[in-house]
Amino acid sequence: MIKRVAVINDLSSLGKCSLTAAIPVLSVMGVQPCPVPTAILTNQTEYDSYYCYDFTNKIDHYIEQWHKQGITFDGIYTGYLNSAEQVEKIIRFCNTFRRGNTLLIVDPVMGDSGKVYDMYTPELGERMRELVMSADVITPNLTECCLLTNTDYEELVSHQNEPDYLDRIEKTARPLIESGIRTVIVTGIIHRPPNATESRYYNMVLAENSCEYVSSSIYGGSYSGTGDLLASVVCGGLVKGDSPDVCVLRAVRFLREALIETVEQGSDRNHGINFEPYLSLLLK
Ligand code: PXL
Repeated sequence: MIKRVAVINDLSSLGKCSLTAAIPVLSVMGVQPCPVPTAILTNQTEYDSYYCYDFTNKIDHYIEQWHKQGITFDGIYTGYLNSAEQVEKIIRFCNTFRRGNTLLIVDPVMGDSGKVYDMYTPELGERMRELVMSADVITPNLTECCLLTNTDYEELVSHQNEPDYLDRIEKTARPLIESGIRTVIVTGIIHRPPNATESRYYNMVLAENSCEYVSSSIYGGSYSGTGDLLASVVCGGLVKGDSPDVCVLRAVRFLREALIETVEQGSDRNHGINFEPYLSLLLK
């Protein structure tokens, strides 16, 4: 049977993030994405302007219709949630559809590079923490990891090039594991290892008895949708039974190829990554 995932994320027409990243990635990986739009936007919110139509009051229809029809999911994968009230509805969605074998993957989208996104409020942060605590796997970037653990981001990154930086991040993220999340994948860590001349990106894959890293060169800095593509590749692999470290390695290899071309073309980072020609790398 084909694996089926409820993908709870926004539909931004420009920016190649959220659903426009998740749907093609899951499809090419042989997994059926069932989108639950959290908002419909002309473009993602990092552009100078955008129009956003909130979908909070439509979520109950998805719960009711799908529940009535007995629909089940192998995975529930959440991303950009537009308000504290909406996070509560998504928690209800999860409570309705989660069975023993349903994997809950939460990408706690709240900010990047030490800044929160426009939709962020402390109330949304509180509700997001509640959702995160019930997840099997979460994929925060370093900014979101700090928000989830009440850590001072600026203070943490002031140690960026010290030899124990990755250990500091592990100590920051470990309480999330201790509170019951099986795997925490912290993305977008920038660190220059001892004796190296250049900084690299690190993704930390943390579990109860392990802490592994998948690192890559930095190609052109941060592009819209990078975290969404990574989380989507991880989601596709996990529901098919791959281990988290294998999933992250696959995602990093895919992003590497796509980023090299994107940087060469010099396109605006708000437009996202030219990943489409590289989707074949994710075929079984
Ligand atoms: O990629 C994260 C993301 C998702 N959805 C929307 C966004 C962003 C980041 O800016 O604006 C609407």
